[in-house]
Amino acid sequence: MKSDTKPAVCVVGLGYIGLPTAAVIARSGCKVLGLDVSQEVVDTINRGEIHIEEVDLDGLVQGVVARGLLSASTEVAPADVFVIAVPTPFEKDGSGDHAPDISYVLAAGRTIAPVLKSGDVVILESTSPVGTTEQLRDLIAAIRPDLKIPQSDPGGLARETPDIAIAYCPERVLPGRILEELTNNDRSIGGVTPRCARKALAFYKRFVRGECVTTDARSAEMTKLVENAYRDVNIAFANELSIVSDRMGLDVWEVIRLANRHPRVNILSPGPGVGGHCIAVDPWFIVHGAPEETPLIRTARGVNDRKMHHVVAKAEALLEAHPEARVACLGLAFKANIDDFRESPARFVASRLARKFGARIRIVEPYAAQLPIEFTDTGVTQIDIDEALEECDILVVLVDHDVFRVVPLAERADKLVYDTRGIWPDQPRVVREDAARAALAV
Ligand code: SAJ
Repeated sequence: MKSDTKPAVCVVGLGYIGLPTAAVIARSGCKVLGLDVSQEVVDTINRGEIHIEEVDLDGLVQGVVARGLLSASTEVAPADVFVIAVPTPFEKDGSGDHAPDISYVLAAGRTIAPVLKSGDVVILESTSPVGTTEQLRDLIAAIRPDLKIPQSDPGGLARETPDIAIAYCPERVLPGRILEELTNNDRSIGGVTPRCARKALAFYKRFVRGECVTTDARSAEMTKLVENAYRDVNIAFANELSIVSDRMGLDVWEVIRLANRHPRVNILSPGPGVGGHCIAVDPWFIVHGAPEETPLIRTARGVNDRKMHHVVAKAEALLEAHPEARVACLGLAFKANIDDFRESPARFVASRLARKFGARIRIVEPYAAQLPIEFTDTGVTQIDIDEALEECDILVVLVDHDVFRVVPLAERADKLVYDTRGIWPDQPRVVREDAARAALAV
């Protein structure tokens, strides 16, 4: 790859991270081939359309495909830079110890290895347990003995300049703000060797405006896991406070608001649990790597998972205490203002209530065209927020969508509200206490 010419790039995996990444790289003028195992995904992108929802992504993909900068395929082709953005789920062995499954990363390595040539840069972006980038390196070395592969041990095998560079560079973008954060966030770039890090750095500088900081691959892998574990532990603290406050008859939002006036205290927001594909998953990669040394991270996961069940129990008690009341659950998404329903605690709570109370329950979710499959045959109906305010007596707030947040007090003052997100601090206090009393009665 000559520094004066734009590298040809191959992005492996066209999901929530891979597709926006491919599009942003293409926008910088590089020719990008996106690789995916799904023919349907490939066809969609080649039509200039997208298969996922993300703010402004449709227009960007349409533009770069139309300009011939982005195309998709199921077949690999030679490139100068390879970016791997495939999933790293848990192993499905049923042992329940949340072992990370890096088979998709290794499969991506097997796919690209045959087309690698001297001068190429291979970058892993998938959230990965510590040591994965070195495993990827070893796999490529085994498949391509003809290439000089970078070694982390400087006194080891390859003192000569390696043929290829291998690095780890995690994404840290927030769903709903992916395009903006892909460009503006700082990046940690971990090379298998310092030279590898420098090669990857030169690539990211083409489209990242945030600061790019180089390190070694293992530190960069751990950094990504630590960021999400940090957030999980802090949300667990807030969720534990909310349960304690229920028990003591206190308004947790009031307590947090007051505590956060301290200049060095910043407590996060309680909610119905932690959803999404990152924060509830990544901490386990650390726990799995060091089970004896991670009691805090493991406990935080448990606290956040138990919060979902606490919310279900409290809502059930509320509904049983008011058998005639019509109930609206507000929100199914895993967080505010997005249409992503995977691993959503709101969806979990609403579906449990739907199964138990059937036609008494209505769902308001402006981001869903229809209800997810588990609501079929429950008798539950989907209505909009105006209908909920007209028809329902109890509102269970599960997601802090802006459209819910802006409902004025006058339109909900007579409702019994269980607000798991604290969006209506002015809701009459008596309603909150009623909910808490009902829960304590179980
Ligand atoms: N949540 C709370 N209370 C809070 C904050 C969040 O209950 O105070 C809940 C949300 O409702 C949601 C879950 O936590 O259910 C996760 O939401 P989030 O907005 O904290 O994070 P994600 O999963 O959308 O994205 C995270 C981000 N990581 C951090 O903020 C440290 C993002 O930057 C990462 O790129 C992403 O994980 C990822 O891909 O790893």
